[in-house]
Amino acid sequence: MHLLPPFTRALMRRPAANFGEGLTSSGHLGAPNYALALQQHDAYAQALRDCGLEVAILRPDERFPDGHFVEDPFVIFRDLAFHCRSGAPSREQEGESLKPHLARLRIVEPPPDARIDGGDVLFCADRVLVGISARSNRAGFMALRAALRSIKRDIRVDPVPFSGLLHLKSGLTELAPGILIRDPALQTDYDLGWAQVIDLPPEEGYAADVMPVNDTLFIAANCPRAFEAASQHCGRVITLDLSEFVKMDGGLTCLSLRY
Ligand code: CIR
Repeated sequence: MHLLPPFTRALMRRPAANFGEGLTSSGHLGAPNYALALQQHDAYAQALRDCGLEVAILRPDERFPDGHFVEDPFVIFRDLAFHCRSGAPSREQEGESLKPHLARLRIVEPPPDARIDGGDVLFCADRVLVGISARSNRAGFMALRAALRSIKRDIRVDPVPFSGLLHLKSGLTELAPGILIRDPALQTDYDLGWAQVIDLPPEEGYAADVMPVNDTLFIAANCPRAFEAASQHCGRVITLDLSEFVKMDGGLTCLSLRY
């Protein structure tokens, strides 16, 4: 059985018109196109609805140009919503704006020195991996582990120091129980010997951020090797083109909180 129960809801935020002012290390890809980003965001929301999820979409909030990357400010596990505090100062307050919309969950606040982005937290079938990165520190890892253990005492939560990419899930996710898919740009000494690892060719690295939604797997469009692997291991595969979010370092999982 998977650690995460089936999802019934998703929370998203529509990108603000100034979303091109968000943080990015991908300036070489050019400025994002707002109209196209909205179309891609709509298609993503619709695909989640097609999987039976109730999707709430919050209004754009120009105070936070990265605010539509709603995966980063919270980690949700069963009825618990762990409020992350990003290691990126411009994103620290995003969680406050989401809190009222997660009121049905039990919100847990981290200690002041804890820093974590939800993009660094990967729930696998039998364990949770927490990337230690420029955004997420050991205090954040320990606070999250304690919160998860308050719900499931024996849950396995491993720290994964890595480099090469923004978030752990930018380069490593679970395609199917025990099968990981990886961008070779991700470097880590963490022992992945417990899993089968599928390495993508560098030009498809972006597709390493796959998103399982119940019996469906969402993957990035135009990545044939990733599509082949997904089709081999998953019953239903949906591809999404997120070209405008790639320009802002956004992965596929980051545009929604699923719970
Ligand atoms: C940032 O640098 O924080 C945003 N521009 C991108 C965040 C993407 N988050 C994610 O993939 N989980």
